[in-house]
Amino acid sequence: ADNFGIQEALKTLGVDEVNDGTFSGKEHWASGDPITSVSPVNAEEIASVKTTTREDYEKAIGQAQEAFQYWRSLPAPQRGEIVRQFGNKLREYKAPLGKLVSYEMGKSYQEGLGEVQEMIDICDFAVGLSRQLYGLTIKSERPMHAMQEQWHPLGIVGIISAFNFPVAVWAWNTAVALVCGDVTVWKPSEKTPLTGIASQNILADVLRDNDMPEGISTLVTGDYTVGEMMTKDNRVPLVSATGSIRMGKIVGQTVASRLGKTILELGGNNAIIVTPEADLNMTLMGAVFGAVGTAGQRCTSTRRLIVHEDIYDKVKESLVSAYKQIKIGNPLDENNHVGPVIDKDAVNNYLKALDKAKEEGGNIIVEGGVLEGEGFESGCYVKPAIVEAENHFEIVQEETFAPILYLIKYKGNVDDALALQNGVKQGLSSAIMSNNMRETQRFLSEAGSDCGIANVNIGTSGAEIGGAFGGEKETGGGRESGSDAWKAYMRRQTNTINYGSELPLAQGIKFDI
Ligand code: UN1
Repeated sequence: ADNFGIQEALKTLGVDEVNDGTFSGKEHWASGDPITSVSPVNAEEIASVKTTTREDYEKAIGQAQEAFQYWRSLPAPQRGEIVRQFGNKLREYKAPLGKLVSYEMGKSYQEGLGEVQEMIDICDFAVGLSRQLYGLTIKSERPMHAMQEQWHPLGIVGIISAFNFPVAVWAWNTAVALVCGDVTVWKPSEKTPLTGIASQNILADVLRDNDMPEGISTLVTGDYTVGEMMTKDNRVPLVSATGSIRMGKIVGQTVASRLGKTILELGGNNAIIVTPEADLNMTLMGAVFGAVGTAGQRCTSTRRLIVHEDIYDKVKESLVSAYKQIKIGNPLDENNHVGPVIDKDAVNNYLKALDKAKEEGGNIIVEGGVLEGEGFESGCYVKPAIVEAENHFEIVQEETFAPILYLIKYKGNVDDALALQNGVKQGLSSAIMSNNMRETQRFLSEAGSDCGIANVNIGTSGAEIGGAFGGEKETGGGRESGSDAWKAYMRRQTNTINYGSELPLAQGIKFDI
């Protein structure tokens, strides 16, 4: 009856009551009409959260601007020390926060824990980074001159995150931005405000324990209109947004019109190429987890499986029998693989996509449908489906945030498969299953995958935080998380220093007075 300990988890995180928004702490600026968070697991109202008004927003930004004056001049390793403590606090709260992610968003508890683990990992990465914000020294063309490049903090980083990774994506941005000397203002998805509040509270506690000024990490809540306040605001030099291509185009254009910076992490249409030389067991594991994990609601979810004709029937058969083993149900119950999709709108989009696929000539080989009856009362549980389809179908060209896998046959060689894989507007994640080095290297070459992520003998989802995360084309082009993604959170400054007693001009220009 206690639903796998969720009540206790909510209490531990301080988000356990439906009310008028007493969660409006000082670093959560919100006095507007409350939104209620409803769990897709059982349609229960978990709690209400007040939203950010224009006035609240002004206060939040004012405080963030002030906090930035302090934070930017704190030595970077000291900022790293605070992020280290944040990572430790997340270790303490891993179980309840993972549970809340699962309950508010619907992914399996294991995946909820995995998401919190990503937060912990990025904190560790950022702590190291805090001593590695390296610039360059450059040889000058002039005698007695030195050149260098340094990286300075930008200011306020606006973060707009999606429901599907309600906390990890914020942490990728925040942990890195904080060690870079920026302050952050976060608008989580209005579908998952409680994970937002819980995460913000954990970080705010750490900042308070270290006697930091308020406003280093701020939460604002509400719908796109609150996001718009940030995208139109010159005081927010960088907006990092995750979500649909439709949303990303609006955010990108709005921020660009004021010549601000963006990091956009938008839709994917990720494919796995399965060549005749693939390990079929690995293929099966990678494809099934990629397609049904998080109920198909990852940006990196596997949408398309591009299989060579020689092994097509075999792959199809084993997929169909693997899908029979998938258990759908309460994601807090660790026996289940797949939980609900986020809401009824998502269910409708899933149903419409299946209809459209059929209309366009697709052949459904694993039937979809909405589950009913005991345990499925929320109406958000759908069956993972597989459709034999062609790459040019309109519906295959689109990203549907649901567990639908399109099975596509290719003839010829790996270049033929690549043409299909690259033949979509999105460019986030891609994979090849093959033990043939010529095929895999071709896939990784400049003539290969056009995506930001290209994997060999691994599925399309589940990227580690150490790499830069993001994609090309309509995926938006931004990079978050590891590698040198931190550079997007800083401004570059080139310095030329003359330590001689002459003033020679560059390019040998003569100018005598
Ligand atoms: C997303 O879906 O927005 O690679 C992020 C993955 C996760 C992150 C996905 N590490 O699937």
